[in-house]
Amino acid sequence: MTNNKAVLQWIDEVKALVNPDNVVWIDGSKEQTEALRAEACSTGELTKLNQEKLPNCYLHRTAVNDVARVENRTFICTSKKEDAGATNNWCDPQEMYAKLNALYKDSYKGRTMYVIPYSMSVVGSPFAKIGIELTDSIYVVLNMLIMTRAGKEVIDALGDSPDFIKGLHARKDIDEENRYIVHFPEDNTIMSVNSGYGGNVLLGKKCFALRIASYLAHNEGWLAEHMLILGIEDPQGNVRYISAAFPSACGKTNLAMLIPPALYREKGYKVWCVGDDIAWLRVGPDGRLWAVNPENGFFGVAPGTNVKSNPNALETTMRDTIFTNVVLNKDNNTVWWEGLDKNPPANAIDWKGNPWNGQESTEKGAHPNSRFTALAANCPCVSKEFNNPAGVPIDAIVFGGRRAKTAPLVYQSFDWNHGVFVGSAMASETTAAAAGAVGVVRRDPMAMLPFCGYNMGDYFAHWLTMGTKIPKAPKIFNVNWFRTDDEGHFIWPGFGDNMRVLMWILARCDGTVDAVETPIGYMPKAEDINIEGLDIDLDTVKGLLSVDNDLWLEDAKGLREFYNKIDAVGNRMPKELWNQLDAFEARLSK
Ligand code: OXD
Ligand code: MN
Repeated sequence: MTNNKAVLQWIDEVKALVNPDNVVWIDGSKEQTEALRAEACSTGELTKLNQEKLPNCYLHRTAVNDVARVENRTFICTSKKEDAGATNNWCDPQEMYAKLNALYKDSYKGRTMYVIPYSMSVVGSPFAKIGIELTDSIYVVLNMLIMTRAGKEVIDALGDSPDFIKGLHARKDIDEENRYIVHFPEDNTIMSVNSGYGGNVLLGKKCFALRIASYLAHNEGWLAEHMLILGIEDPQGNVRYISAAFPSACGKTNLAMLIPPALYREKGYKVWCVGDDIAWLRVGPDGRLWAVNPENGFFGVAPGTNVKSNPNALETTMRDTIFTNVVLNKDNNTVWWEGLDKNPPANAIDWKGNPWNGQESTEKGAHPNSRFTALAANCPCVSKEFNNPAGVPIDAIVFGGRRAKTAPLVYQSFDWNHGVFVGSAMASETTAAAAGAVGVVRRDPMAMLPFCGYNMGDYFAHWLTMGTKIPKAPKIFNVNWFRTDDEGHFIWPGFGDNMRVLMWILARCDGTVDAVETPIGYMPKAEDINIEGLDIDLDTVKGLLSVDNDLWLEDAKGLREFYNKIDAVGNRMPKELWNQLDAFEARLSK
């Protein structure tokens, strides 16, 4: 399919190592995709679902020991440890290559090597970057064909260039003791072995579009972030874009696809989804920050997705979707998961492949991290700009986490540098369901803790530098949908009603609403959050917006510890953030 010397030489080297029976190039054609689906069904790797109810949909089960990303087995191998930093696992590249090469040796014997040329972002976009993934798994091929733009047009676009990211995946024995997800940012290389779970093996996603891309973005002057992108269209047809970073399990996919509450819907407001997980951002010729979603699909968590929580996501999964580790309803050959509806199938197979009676069993039928891989093009609210090679201009950047008490519903940073501080201070709590209990805080700056491919101190410095390069920089905000009352119930209704907060954010960007200055940032006046049609009153909003200085001072202590931890490897914490932290504590102590 190509004469590209760099590509062919690399494939030859890998072939000599892994020893495949044969090599198949993925061209992206319908015929080849269909043939691969049929082959996977014949071996049991996939189950074809009810084609009337779920056209082109399939089910896959991973091994029971292989159901999630493995952060403790994920490595960033740079020549110097301090370039990977304190928050990444590190190993000397030569040592790691030696260990991995021993594991990969002959691992494709009796298997086929699939060569997947893929592009992150639209082929030909100034944002786009090309990768080639070698894999021995048809499941990986079929997922990559949904999650990325893959096939012949990509290898044609690469031409003779050696500028591509190498990805080598081998299922091997799915042995968790020898599972490795390894990044060599200095060599543009990713190696993944002994896993078949999406986040570890769809190498375009977390491995390339976040870990390797964040390293490249640092060197090249752009940003690769764990952010959704959504557009809000007003009744006049103007669309404004917001990107937002939240740790996993904080509702990114739901926010990206939200249905506006009636009060906005009736006036003609609409919300459009550009992306639900990753944003690549660059300064445009107009001095604004422009963003693309480099992916082509959604790898969403199934449990909890239903007609109320996210009807758009549910609709997206109704065709052309691969479900992983959900329940198979044997009566009608469809799928089910916890939280889909209150009617679990009685005659079913659970995620482990065992018979399961959902009416009687006390065990979960779907794995809590079971997934759907679905095409963005099938989403009812996909943005018209989804395939725009130039991306969309961002007005506001939003950070958020799950905080039972500390963070208010929303606040705005004083300026860009303070916004970087706010992002660096992001944290999310383990659930705080018990009365009065406050969860354990896990620091997760910019929601990038597991995904930053280099030293977190350098990453913060890069964010600060970017602020000097964006003449019309977005404003930076923080939100918290998860404040709880004394019984542990969420106070804010969340889901579509989060748009009420986004509307305040856009009004702040326009300068059409005032704010109150507090030690943590600019806060809304309670009456400026529109609660028309909601079951909560102004006092509740006041409560949601209250700031407890003592709680924040406590939080600042944790943040100082975290900064110290980052600084301990390479002394790379920027002075500016230490100053921000000092100033923050001083404001709180006044
Ligand atoms: C995640 C994901 O774990 O997007 O963040 O899968
Ligand atoms: Mn994610």
